[in-house]
Amino acid sequence: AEGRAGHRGTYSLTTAISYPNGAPHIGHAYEAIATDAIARFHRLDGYEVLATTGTDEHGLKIQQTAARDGTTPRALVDAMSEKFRAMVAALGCRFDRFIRTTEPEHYDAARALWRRMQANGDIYLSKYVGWYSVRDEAWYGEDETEIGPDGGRRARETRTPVEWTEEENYLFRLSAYGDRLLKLYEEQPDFVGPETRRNEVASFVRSGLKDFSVSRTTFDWGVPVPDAPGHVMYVWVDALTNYLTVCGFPDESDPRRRFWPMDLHVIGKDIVRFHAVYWPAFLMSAGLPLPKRVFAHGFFLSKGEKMSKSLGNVVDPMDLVATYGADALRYFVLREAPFGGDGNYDHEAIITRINADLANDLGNLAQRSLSMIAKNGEGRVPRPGPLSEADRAMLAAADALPERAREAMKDLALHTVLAQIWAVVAEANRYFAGEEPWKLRKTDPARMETVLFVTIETVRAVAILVQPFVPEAAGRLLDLLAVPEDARMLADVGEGGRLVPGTELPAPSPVFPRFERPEAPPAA
Ligand code: ME8
Repeated sequence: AEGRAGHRGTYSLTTAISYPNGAPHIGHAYEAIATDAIARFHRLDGYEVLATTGTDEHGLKIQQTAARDGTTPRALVDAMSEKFRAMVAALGCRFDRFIRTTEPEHYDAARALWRRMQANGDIYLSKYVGWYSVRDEAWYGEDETEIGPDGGRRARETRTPVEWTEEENYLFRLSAYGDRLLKLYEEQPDFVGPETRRNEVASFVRSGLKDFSVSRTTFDWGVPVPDAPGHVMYVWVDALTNYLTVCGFPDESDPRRRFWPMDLHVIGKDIVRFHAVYWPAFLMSAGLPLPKRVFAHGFFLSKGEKMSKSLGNVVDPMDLVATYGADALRYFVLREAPFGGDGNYDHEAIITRINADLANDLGNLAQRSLSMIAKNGEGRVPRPGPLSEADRAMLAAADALPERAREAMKDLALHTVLAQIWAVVAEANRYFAGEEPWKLRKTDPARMETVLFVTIETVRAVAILVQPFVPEAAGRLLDLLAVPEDARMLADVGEGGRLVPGTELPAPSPVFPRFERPEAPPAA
C-alpha cells in the first residue's frame, strides 16, 4: 500500500486571526469550522497538513477597550484569547498551532519582515497629514470623507469619525506594486476567490494605489519598529505576518519553513483588500514566495441581520455547541450556505437539518441496517453473494465519492461535497427500501446478506467522507462498523478497503439522535 499521512505532500492553511476585543461570535466559529473541514479533508487525502488560527492582539482598539474596562492591554488579550482558544476546541477543530501576535516569536518575524521591506527601499519616513479614523486605524483622503448627520466629519465607507491628524510615519511604497499585482491576478486566477472578490480587488488596484502609513506614534500597544523609538507597526503589518511566524520565519533552517508558501488563507469578505493587495505586496517587497490562494467566505447573519448587541441577535457559538453539539453546528453552517456566499443563522433551520439530514437520512440508514445485522446476522459483517445490477450501481455511487469530493474541493465547494455525500445517502435509502431486506429474511436469507452488506459498505464510504465535517459522529459510526483507525482515509473507500465478511461488529447505538426541543430555544 502507498504511504499514509503525508504521501501527497504538504498542505498549509490558515484562518484570519481574530481581534480579541470582544467575545467570539458565529462569524469566527464559521471561519474556524470551514478551515478545519478543509484541513481535515486534506489530512484524510494523505497530505501533511499545517492548519493555523489565532488572535490579533495589538492596535489601538485593544488599547482603548482595555482602558475602558479598567485593565491593561496585556491582561485583556490574555483573558480574551483564551475564549477564542476554548471556542475552537469546543467546535471540534484540530488546529496545529494557535498563534498570538504578542508572542516573542511573532515579534521576531514581524521585525524581520519589516527589515526586508525597508532594505528593499519600500519603507520610508514621511510626514503624514490627513483624516484619520481611530476606529478603522486608517487614513482617508478628503474625497473619502463626508460630513455626517451629527455635523462631524466621517469616513464615507465605514461611517466612523475622522480627525485631522499630523504624524511622522513610515510609509510603504504600495504605489510601486500595482502592475505586479494585476499581473498576479491575471496569471494566477485562483489567487483571490471567489471570482467576484477577484474582480473587486483588481478594479481597486487598477484605480491606482497610494503609499500608506505602516507605523503609529500615538500609542504604544504594538510591535516596536526596529531602530525607531516611539513607532509601533500598523496592526495589519504585524497581523499579516502571523502567517510567516507559524512557518518559522525568519529562520531558514526551521523545519516549518516547508509549509511556506501557504496553500490557502481563509478569510471573511471584509478583509480581502488586506490579504489580496497589501499582503502580496509586502511579500514581493521582502522577496518571499506568495501564498497560493486567498479565499473569502461570506458573512453569517442572524435572522437576516448583521449581529449586534443593540439588535439583541448575537448568537454565542458556545451556547450553540452546548445546545446542539459541535457536529450538528458544523454540519449546519457548512450545508446552509454555499462556501463564499452569505449564510443565515436560525434555530428552526438548524433543528430541521439535524432531524432531516443527520438523524433521518444518515442516522436511520445506519441504525436500521446495523440493527438488522445485530438481530439476524449474529452481529457480524454479512457475506455478500452474487451482485445484482442495483447492488453494483449502489457500490459504484459510494466508491465514486472521493474523486467527486476532490473535484469539488479544488473549488473549495464544501457545500457541494456535502450535497454529493447526501445524494448517496438518499440513494442508499431508496436502495434499502426497494430491496426490502426485512422480507428476505424468510424468503432468501442469502440475498438479505448481500443487501445488508451493500448497505453498510455504502455507510462505510459515507462515514469516511463525512469525517471532515462531523468528526465526532463519523468516528463513532466507523467504530460501529469495526473499521480500524488506520483504514479511515479517502484511499480506503472502494474495493481496497471493503468490509470483511464475518468481522464482529459492536452492538449498534444511534449516532445522530433527533433533536428534541427543549421548552424554549436558547436566547437568540
Ligand atoms: O478582521 N460572518 O479580525 P475579526 C462571517 N484581526 N465571518 C465573519 C463575520 C461574520 N458575521 N464577522 C467577522 C479581523 N468575520 C483581523 C484579521 S488577519 C491577518 C487579521 C470574519 O475578529 C472576518 O471576516 O474582526 C475575519 O476573517 C474573521 O472573522 C476575524 O474577524
